[in-house]
Amino acid sequence: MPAQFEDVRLECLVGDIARQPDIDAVVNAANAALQPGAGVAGAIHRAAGPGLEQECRPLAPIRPGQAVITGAHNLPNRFVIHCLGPVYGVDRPEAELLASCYREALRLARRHGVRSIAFPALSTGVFGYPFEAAARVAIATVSAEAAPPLALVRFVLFRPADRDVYARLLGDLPRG
Ligand code: AR6
Repeated sequence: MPAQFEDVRLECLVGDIARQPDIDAVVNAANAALQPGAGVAGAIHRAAGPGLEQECRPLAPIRPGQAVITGAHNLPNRFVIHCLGPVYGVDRPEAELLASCYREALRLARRHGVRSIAFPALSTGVFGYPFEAAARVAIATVSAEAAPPLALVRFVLFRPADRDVYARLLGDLPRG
């Protein structure tokens, strides 16, 4: 379900964030230490190989709401943008910190001339953020901030039910 907003296409699909070969930059749902973990971080580090962990080491630790950019190593992309989402109920205010992740990721993307970026649903796994509330923050922030030369924002969701939430919310956006 694509939505066109200010010349940037927003789309959502079911998939693995580590298998998006047509995308310039993939976003990692990182931990503060920028080390391999479970979920998205595990998939990205496994696919990227140990060079990613090495490149990450001097950039850590990062704060909730912060993003940093690295190369993609063995991933089929140009960059990985690592975001530390808020732990729900712990890092407050959650919505502002989550919005900051998306905003900071897009800022780094713009600075590096990225034309396409793929986001997982930051904070909605191990970090416990209720899915639809997190999706609303993600879509509102990306709709407000994404601008050319970025041409495509892809939300990569793990389960069909999660994709359906995004599809419904993207369908409600005003068309640009
Ligand atoms: N591709 C796309 N989405 C995925 C994938 C994948 N390969 N794997 C899981 N998801 P999480 P967080 C979905 O836990 O909540 C890690 O251990 C998943 O269903 O990866 O920000 C880190 O090291 C969920 O909807 O990220 C951190 O310590 C969403 O991606 C911590 O977990 C995010 O799940 C980060 O927690």
